[in-house]
Amino acid sequence: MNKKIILIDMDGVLADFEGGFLKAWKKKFPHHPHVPLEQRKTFRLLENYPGNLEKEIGSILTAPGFFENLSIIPRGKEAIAKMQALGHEVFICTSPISKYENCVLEKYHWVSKNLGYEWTKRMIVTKDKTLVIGDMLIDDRPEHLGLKKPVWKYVLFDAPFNKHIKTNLRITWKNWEKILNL
Ligand code: BVP
Ligand code: MG
Repeated sequence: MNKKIILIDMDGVLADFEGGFLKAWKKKFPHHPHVPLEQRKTFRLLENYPGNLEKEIGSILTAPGFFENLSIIPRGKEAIAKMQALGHEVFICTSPISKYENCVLEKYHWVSKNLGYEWTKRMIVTKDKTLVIGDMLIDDRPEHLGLKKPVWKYVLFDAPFNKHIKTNLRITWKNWEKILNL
């Protein structure tokens, strides 16, 4: 078989970043407007919320425990285990927020708790995924800008805010096996 290096995004693909944000937002700022996930038009929260709420958004993302306590996206763990079992090399490729203090350590804790400690050895933490070598990147971000032209094939993980992207490589954890044919 053709052994592939498969890069898997974390937020929005394995960890429910958007759901976690919305839950924390509604709890902390019940009097501010919120945008249900189905109505999200773009990837960046700031573009979906009124501009004057930047500080409030930041306060949710930097709060201790936010990244560590995100729920796991159903079937993701099983999917990456299956890819490994098929003989592929799977890595978790994730971008931290710039205020890294809680985020980076908590991402490792999240992976250890939700996927198992061994997966922490397969984490690639970078702001620029175009610098990472792999056969494919599975990610929910509509586009990836970075220093290089990516060497990986881009597999879009379906999300409300990336519906406008035209691709025949759009997956969920329900249909990935049929579409990727690994
Ligand atoms: O650390 C996460 C959340 C953060 O960007 C990273 C996305 O990582 P990948 O899934 O692409 O690896 N993030 C931050 C903001 C900032 C708001 Br202020 C946002 O709107 N969306 C978002 O995902
Ligand atoms: Mg993501």
